[in-house]
Amino acid sequence: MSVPAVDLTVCPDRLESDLGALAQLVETDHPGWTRTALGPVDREARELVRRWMADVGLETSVDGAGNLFGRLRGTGSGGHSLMVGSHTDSVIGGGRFDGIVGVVGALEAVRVLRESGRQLEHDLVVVDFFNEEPNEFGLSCVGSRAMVGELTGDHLGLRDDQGRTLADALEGVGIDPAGALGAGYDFSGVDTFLELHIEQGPYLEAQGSQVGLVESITGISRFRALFTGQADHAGTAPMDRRRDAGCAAAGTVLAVERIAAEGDHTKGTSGQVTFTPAAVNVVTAHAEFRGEFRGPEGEWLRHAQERLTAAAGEEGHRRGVDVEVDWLPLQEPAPMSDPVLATLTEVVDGLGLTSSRLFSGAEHDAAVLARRVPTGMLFVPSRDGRSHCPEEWTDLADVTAGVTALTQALIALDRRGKP
Ligand code: HGY
Ligand code: MN
Ligand code: MN
Repeated sequence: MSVPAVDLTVCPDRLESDLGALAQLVETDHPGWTRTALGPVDREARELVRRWMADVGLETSVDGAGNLFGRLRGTGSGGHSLMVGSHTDSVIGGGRFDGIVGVVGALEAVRVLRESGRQLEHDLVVVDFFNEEPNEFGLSCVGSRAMVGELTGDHLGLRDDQGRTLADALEGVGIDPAGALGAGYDFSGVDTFLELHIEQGPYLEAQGSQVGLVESITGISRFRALFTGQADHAGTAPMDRRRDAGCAAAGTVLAVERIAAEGDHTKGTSGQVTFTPAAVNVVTAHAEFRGEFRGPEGEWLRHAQERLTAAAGEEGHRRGVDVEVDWLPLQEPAPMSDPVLATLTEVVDGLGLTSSRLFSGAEHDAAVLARRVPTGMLFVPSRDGRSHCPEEWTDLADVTAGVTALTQALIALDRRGKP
């Protein structure tokens, strides 16, 4: 069954202008488009978004965790709302669309609703979540975790490679750590959360689909691995008497790849590798790196943790290197709401858009919100499936189709109430 589209028109030029304006606010010491949440430019970009929210008639507010909200009052008196949004921070060397499309798209949906004279019964709450991308402390979705009450003191005590804590870093960008811990959102009146996002993979393009209907979002298990060996002279220390922390780390990086390659729809990635001392003629005394596994099954992720921890221990044992693997709490896979997915499907069909259902290998704030609210996600295609790199691109026509679907979905969900 399809939902007849309400006559309203999304404006591609406004979308292009907003995407372009945010693309200007980047850290210039990296390739691509970098706007890290704890970096120097994120606050300026979010202040611009707050001004845009006010310009389209939203009541703006910022919670204790840095999440930015814009509320459009509905006609209903029941205190019910629809929440819609995404994030505007990026990875280092990232692109111009990841997260940003969902925030800019939500703002355009508000403009179009107001221009059409339509008033929703629900309040409409637009959110620009703080710090969605994994930060230098290894933690992602900081703002949305705080909203659902899952940001903890342990999280705030996480340290970066220089030993600074996340609490210190939050204070550095004007966020009081205690306020962040207390930034739980009252979801009792929130009937649905919707997020529009780029796919960041090759599936929609391969299918020739304009829109993706997300069925579930990947689980993630992240860790930090520390290796302690012994510095020695590269030219005189016999190969069979070294305690080379770098080789133990390198063997463990390959174990991440090997374990992930054996699963179905599973991924494994390592990064942020540090060898100390940074000297080619010294046997590495200390090494560390961060890694993660992803997959659709929580059980596989737990088993991958056990296997990787054992593999790291083995790589250390045979070299006389001490090993510590610190795991962040596992992020379970997040199924999307079936009733919301059904509504999204009917809306997309009513618009005559081609669509495919798919699993999201990328994580999103929607995975966190889904633990509290019936949640749905719409994707738009990524050219060549690329993302988290300067080549990240989505055609304006696809962004426009996605925002049109988002807007029509909000109207349909408003009519339907709590799924
Ligand atoms: O890592 C991710 O999948 C997301 O872009 N934070
Ligand atoms: Mn991302
Ligand atoms: Mn994202």
